[in-house]
Amino acid sequence: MGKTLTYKILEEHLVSGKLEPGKEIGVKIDQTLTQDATGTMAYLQFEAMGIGRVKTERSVSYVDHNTLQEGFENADDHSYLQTVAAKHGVYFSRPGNGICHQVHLERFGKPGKTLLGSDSHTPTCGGIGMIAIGAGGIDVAVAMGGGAFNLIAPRVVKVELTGKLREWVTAKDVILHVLGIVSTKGNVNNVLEYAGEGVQSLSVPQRATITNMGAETGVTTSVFPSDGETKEFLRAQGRQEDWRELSADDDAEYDRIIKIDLSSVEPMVALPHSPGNVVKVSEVAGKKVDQVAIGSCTNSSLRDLTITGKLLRGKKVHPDTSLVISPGSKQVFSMISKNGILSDMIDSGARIMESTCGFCIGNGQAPRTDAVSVRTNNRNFEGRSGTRSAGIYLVSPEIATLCAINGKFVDPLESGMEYPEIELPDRFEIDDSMILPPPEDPAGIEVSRGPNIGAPPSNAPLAGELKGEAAIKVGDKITTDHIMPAGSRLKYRSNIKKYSEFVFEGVDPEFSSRASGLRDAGKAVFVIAGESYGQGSSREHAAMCPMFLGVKAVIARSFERIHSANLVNFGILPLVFADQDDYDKVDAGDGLEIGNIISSLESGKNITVSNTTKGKEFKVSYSLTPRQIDILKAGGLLNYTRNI
Ligand code: MIC
Ligand code: SF4
Repeated sequence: MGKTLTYKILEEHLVSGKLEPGKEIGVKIDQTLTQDATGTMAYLQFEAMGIGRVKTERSVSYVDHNTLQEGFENADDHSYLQTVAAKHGVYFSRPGNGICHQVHLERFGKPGKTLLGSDSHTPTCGGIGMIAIGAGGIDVAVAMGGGAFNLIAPRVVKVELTGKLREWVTAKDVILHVLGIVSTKGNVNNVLEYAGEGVQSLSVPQRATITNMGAETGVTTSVFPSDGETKEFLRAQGRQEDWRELSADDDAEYDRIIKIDLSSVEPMVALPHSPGNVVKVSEVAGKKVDQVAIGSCTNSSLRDLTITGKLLRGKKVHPDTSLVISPGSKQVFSMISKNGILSDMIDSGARIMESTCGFCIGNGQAPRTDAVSVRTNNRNFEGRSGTRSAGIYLVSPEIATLCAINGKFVDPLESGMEYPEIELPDRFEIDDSMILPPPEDPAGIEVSRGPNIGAPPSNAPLAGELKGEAAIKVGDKITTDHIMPAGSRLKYRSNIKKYSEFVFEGVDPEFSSRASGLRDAGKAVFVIAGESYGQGSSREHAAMCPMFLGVKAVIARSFERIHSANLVNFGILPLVFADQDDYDKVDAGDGLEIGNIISSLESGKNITVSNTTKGKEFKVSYSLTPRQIDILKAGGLLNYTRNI
């Protein structure tokens, strides 16, 4: 039987386990990436492991999430990241050089290699034929030290593309269309593998938009073959030698096949507050728009911004609408500044931002109360923009630009505007001066640690019994933005004690003080949750800060992959209601007790939880590998790594 592309690459990197869907495997990681918001903790944990120099082929530390430098905290982080990178053999991409995924695709990604990144949109490099996976910072730290990355061997879903996209229909619409089919839940441990004759009509940046936002479906990753287009892209980036042809075998067998005729895809929009909430743009035509934001790791390539600039040429932004544009990388920014596109944008009244995540993570550009904000990024969770009452609508750069010009949604096919012709250059402008390679000899490098850099919190080994309280009960689809807000709180990412004050801030502002009160009284803190708990970001702070507050177990109807792995990495039990109806029988404030935890985990049996307030018992199950059980027993991955 032929092989899928996913399994071909995994097989080349397999270091442990059996490559069969559902089985735990360990794979060698060739490249890693971190960004500033998750990076400080990743490198602090790397340092705590005492490894020395990184053992990967290439590790890169990016600064792109928080560059506003309001106060010293941010600058402390940057300076720690720069010096720790130099000390340990990591390349450092300076603030202003661009968003990690865009820059990695341009300058470092290599077909057939594995990439592990402490950011959930790491699969962007799947657009160039890599197996690129998002994980918690500590998993990336282990990989930098040469350790394998452990994952569940995925089921592979083929997305078979035929035909060609019509004018005004883009890669963003393809991934929104896919989200409309597979939704944002139920896809854990799947990979979306793109194939079919339609693939060749998509350029690498378009493919990267699709693999990037595949993260919103909850899959392990998404991947495209590496073909002539990939070769062309790498050649234009001056990296032709990095190319290698890769595709699935013709007779490869898949677990599921989704067929998409590109010529039938329509311009789409994801309505508030979930990326899976997709409808056709024509259904919202006429809706007034207050703000438009173009950029982010999903849609800020040279192709995307060239289209944007061409559409804006000679036009003005509507007086009731604000337009901000953030180029994805210095390469893109510099090129549009030289080919006139930037002037088109400025002349139209657009506000130009740095090449960073910015608005996407709610770091500035919070819209007005009740706003309709149209954005080209990948997440529209409630409150993520910084304005709780605002609704975020996710679209392509084309649709976003039409909204900015018209002050409302317009069906592009009815807009009367001509679709611009664009031609991408044969060669991108290559200037890696903002990427600092590590010195050969790191002797003499002092790692800079300002007062914002705190040690990672420690945890005790798992206790045999837990007695405590359900400190909070939340519903379905709780995202990591609900658990651990970013935006204006980002500057505390390196200061766990302070950041922990904001756990569940927008859901229940009293949670942090209640939980720490229980912790200080020697009680275990439990979180009760619905389906798909922990959607979204890879931020391990959504596990690390709850751990700091004394959370010992989350009992949910189901979990998302990266978050449940992060819980284990920080010694928190991810438990699932064996009978889903039992969710309704626990209330916040109920006393909960679990006995014989370790022996239950070791025997693989369901665990019994006693609700002492209601005088009832219920069962919980778990999906943990033997290695994860050992990590939990040790009190987390840091303790576990130190013990072995
Ligand atoms: C995001 O898009 O939510 C982030 C911010 O990039 C996160 C990482 C983080 O929280 O630092 C992600 O996607 O993993
Ligand atoms: Fe940055 Fe937004 Fe991309 Fe996350 S999704 S990496 S915040 S641009």
